[in-house]
This record gives sequence, structure tokens and C-alpha cells, in this order.
Amino acid sequence: SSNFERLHRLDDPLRPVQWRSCVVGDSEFEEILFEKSVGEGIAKITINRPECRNAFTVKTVEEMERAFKNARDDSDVGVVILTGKGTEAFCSGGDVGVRSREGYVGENRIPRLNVLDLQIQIRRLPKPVIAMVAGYAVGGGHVLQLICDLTIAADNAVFGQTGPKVGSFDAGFGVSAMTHMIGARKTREVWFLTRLYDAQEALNMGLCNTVVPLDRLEQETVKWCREILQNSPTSIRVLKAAINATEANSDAQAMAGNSTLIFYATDEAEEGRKAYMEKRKPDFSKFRRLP
Ligand code: S0N
Repeated sequence: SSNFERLHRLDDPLRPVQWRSCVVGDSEFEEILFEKSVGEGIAKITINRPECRNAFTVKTVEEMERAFKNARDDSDVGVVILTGKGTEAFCSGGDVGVRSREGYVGENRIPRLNVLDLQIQIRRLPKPVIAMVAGYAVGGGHVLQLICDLTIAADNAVFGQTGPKVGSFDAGFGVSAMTHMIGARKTREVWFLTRLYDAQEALNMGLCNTVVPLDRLEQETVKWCREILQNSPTSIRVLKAAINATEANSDAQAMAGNSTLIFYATDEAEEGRKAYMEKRKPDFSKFRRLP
């Protein structure tokens, strides 16, 4: 083939991508997969708990934090994909089974809400993070897709917030990033009614950037990564920070996170959590609506 054809082929944004698995530190990841593309600047973090729709535990979040730090520090990496294992879910939020009255309990029995640190880490990461969403992106999993810089959705994607159903809420970026993205009217609808939205509705609202057939999801996401990788990394770094700076600040997130923590200790939040675990409708009727 001619030089032109070879060059053209090399630049083909739809050419196959080759992933290699990465270990960070001495221990293997247990709840995520961490990969990098061979010869290109793409890192991929996959929540690997498909049996519970990729709900995250304290450990999942800790592992994501380690992987994102590695991707930040690796100057060969220019863009990060965040996704979930399988086609059923991107992420279904915090693992309701390990939620206690004091937050999510990890292996050392210390409860915490470490997903809030992860949210900040993704926003501060000076490289674009792209959510690649197949299936459900709900609850804290939906907030993760909001936090990402871009979202590529498969046609089977389902978006929504479930907090008020399960005794939870994200009044930090879950509200500020969403309001910024889809406006206050729609944000109220999403949070107050806890409806689920299909990929096309999410696209119309501005919750995702594009919708593609499920079998083309990774190909399209990698194409977007490659287009970004051709551009000036410093321009992108500054633009990401500038776009984030137009939203509510991270101190508001800390305030909201504290209110969630206090709420988890109440009987009202417990009713939401217990009902979900017992696979029944929550009964919030005994909780008063104070004037
Ligand atoms: C995702 C849904 C809609 C999928 O429905 P589907 O396909 O019918 O599957 P299921 O049979 O329901 O699920 C399959 C198995 O997976 C388990 N599972 C699913 N999601 C979770 C989950 N989040 N936690 C634990 N287990 C989960 C199911 O139980 C089932 O298991 P088996 O097979 O054993 O019966 C549907 O599953 C659904 O609605 N899931 C719950 C989604 C939800 O409510 N998520 C919200 C949880 N809360 C948060 O995310 C907290 C927000 C947050 O992160 C935060 C924000 C601000 C400040 C602090 C926090 C914080 O809490 O850290």
C-alpha cells in the first residue's frame, strides 16, 4: 500500500484498540479492572461487580482512587474512560447492603462516604474523563457519570437518581452539576420523582453527549478519546478546570456530604435502605413533613 494509505490507516479513528491490564502497587485490584491502551494515551477503569449492577463499596472506591491517581501521574495517558463491567449497568451507586447508620462500612469496619473524595478527584484530574455507559447509571452511579467530562451512552442506557426512594441524596455535585447541565426544572423532576430515563431522553435533556448502538459503544468512545488526544493537552487541562469553575464549588459538596452522613443515621433513611434490601416499597408515611 502507498504511504498515503498507510498514514490514512494509522489515523483511522475506528481502528481496533489493544488493552493491557495494569497493576498499581503490590496488590491486584479486586473490584475494578485497570487497563491502558497499547501505544496510545487511553486508560480504562471498569467497575467489576456486575453481579450487583456495579454498585460500589468502600473498596471499589479506594481502588478507583488508586487507578485514577496512576492515570493522572502517567504522562503517557491523556484521557480516561470510566465504565462498568458487562452490558447491564455502568454503576448502580453505593452498595445499599453495606450502608450503615454511619456511612458505608469497609473491611476495616470504619464507615465512610469516600465516593465524595472520588468525585473531587475526577473533577480535579487535569485530563478528560469519559463515562462509557451501557445499562443502568443510577443513584451515586448517575452522579459519577455527571462528574465525568463527557458521556457516551449505549442505546440500552438508563439514567436516573433513586436517592429519595432508598433514603439517600446527593445534594452536592449531584445537584449542582446536574442543574448546570440540564437546568433547574429538569433537575427537580429527576430528583423529586426518581423516574428513570432512556438513552434518547437523556440525550435530549443534555445528560449525555451521544447515543450509539450497544455493540459500537467502545469503538465510539475510543474514537472520541483519539480526537481529544490529537489536541493540545494544556489547552484541554485549562478548559476542563474553567468549565468546572463555572459551577458551585467543592465546599458546597462537603456541606451536602455532611448532611447525607447525618441523614443516614435517621429512621427515615433506614426505612429506605431496609425496604430496598427487603425488596419492598418504602413506607415514608410516618415521617412528618415539618413546616
Ligand atoms: C439498578 C437497578 C435499577 C437494576 O435493576 P434490575 O436490572 O432489575 O436488577 P436487580 O435485580 O434489581 O439487581 C440485581 C442484583 O444487584 C443488586 N443491586 C443492584 N443495585 C444495588 C445497589 N446499589 N446496592 C446493592 N445491591 C444492588 C440487587 O439487589 C440484585 O441482587 P440479588 O440478585 O442478590 O437480588 C436496581 O437494581 C436498582 O434500583 N438498584 C438500586 C439503585 C440505588 O438505589 N442506588 C442508590 C444507592 N445510593 C447511592 O448511590 C448513594 C449516593 C451516594 O453515593 C452519595 C452521595 C452523596 C453523599 C454521599 C453518598 C454516599 O452514600 O456515599
